[in-house]
Amino acid sequence: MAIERTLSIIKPDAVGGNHIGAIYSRFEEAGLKIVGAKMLHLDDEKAGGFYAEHKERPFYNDLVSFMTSGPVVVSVLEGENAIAKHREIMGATNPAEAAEGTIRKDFASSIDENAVHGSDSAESAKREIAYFFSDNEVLDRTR
Ligand code: RTP
Ligand code: MG
Repeated sequence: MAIERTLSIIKPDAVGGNHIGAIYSRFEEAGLKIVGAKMLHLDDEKAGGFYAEHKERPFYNDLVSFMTSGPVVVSVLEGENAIAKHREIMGATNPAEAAEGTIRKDFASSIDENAVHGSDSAESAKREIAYFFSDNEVLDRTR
């Protein structure tokens, strides 16, 4: 299995609920290493650009206003099969449909305020990591 990197965002609802450490623990317990991390308060341009693929969707404006409503924690996670593993521990987009023991089941309140983001493919991961991190902000933790 290949070592992959993926982008995680702990969204404003989960940061506001003081769940950063609990969510980081889920990543580490799943064998994912945090190799880049920063806390940011996104503006409309940065959040809107990140979710540009959803620009024509009815929920886009609400999504951007939620993502700019408070600080987020943006991280790069590394590990075997990291992209799919991260999506699995996050759970379904709608927390009402998320499996027991997933991050969204335990920390999200609705489909609009659903605690975390994770890249959905290798292409998305590459683009999303570069959207928030320069090369020297993603660190080598292999030693
Ligand atoms: P994310 O991108 O945030 O990791 O979530 P996802 O892949 O599970 O879901 P995606 O389809 O990419 O949608 C991005 C975010 O938009 C909000 N959403 N609302 N009201 C709705 O029908 C609806 N659908 C999506 C969610 O907050 C979702 O995380
Ligand atoms: Mg998505």
